[in-house]
Amino acid sequence: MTHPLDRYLRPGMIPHIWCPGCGNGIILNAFLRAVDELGLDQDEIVVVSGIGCMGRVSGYVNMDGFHTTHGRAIPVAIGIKTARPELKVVVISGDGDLFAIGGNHFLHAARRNVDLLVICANNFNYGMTGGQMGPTTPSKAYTTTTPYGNIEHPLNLVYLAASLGAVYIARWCVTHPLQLKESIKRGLTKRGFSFIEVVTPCVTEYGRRNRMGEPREFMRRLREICVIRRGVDPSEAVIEADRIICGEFRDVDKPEFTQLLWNMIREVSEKASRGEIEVAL
Ligand SMILES: Cc1ncc(C[n+]2csc(CCOP(=O)(O)OP(=O)(O)O)c2C)c(N)n1
Ligand code: SF4
Ligand SMILES: [Mg+2]
Repeated sequence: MTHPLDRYLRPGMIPHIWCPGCGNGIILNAFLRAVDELGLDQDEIVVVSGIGCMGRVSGYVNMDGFHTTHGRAIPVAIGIKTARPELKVVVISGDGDLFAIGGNHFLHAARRNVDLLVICANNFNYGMTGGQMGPTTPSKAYTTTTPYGNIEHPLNLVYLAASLGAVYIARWCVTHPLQLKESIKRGLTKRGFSFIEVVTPCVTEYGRRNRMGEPREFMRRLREICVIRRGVDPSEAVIEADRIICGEFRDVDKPEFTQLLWNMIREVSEKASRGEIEVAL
């Protein structure tokens, strides 16, 4: 028996490593359905990820991909997009990978408006390495490295992406699979730096330490606190223990980095071939 999405997965890599009740599979499912419904050629998509539970995704999808070192998914994705601007380059990775060790890359890719879709699985901790605190861990939350409660203030990824100028910004929870799929479709068709944050349960590490209950209970809690709102300014897209505002926060257009770069390269080489300028080699 085959599943309609089987052709998008590498059979040799399944079964996956994700714990029962983990939300990562819902994110992968939404991504594959989005690709399928748009009728995109899977040979024209590159999936890049860093290290972490969510980072395993680049090995699971039957598309070209890079499983980069921890935190370096975005620079590798920028390299691919710059060399082959016709490809759709999608970064799918964890909150720690993208915003702790890799935070600086996110900042400059968004600022430059590189045509990438970045999907961040935000499970509020480093799942793969045993549940350490990271930059999205809520204040007071318990992790292996905050056994008395987190004393830091977490990043608001939506507000951050907005301040950096991302052209498309959304936040969903895995309890919104249809909205997530539609949003990924939008991100895949946008030209520019698109960012989708997905709140997802890490049942084994974060959930256990913060008494979120068994997976179904954790999911029920998320469904209660993750509310969809329209027309909310990114500065008001709060992400708090008892309320997480989800929805689309920005959808605008502006000149894209690789297009500007290639236009400049063409212009300069034409001028150089006419002898109008000298190009230093
Ligand atoms: C340079 C480097 N530092 C640290 C690690 C250890 N490490 C592996 S995954 C990870 C964090 C993963 O957290 P996240 O990106 O949130 O992904 P999740 O597992 O939660 O999906 C860390 C610190 C590493 N592999 N390489
Ligand atoms: S450790 Fe957490 S994030 Fe990793 S697979 Fe298990 S539930 Fe998912
Ligand atoms: Mg994580």
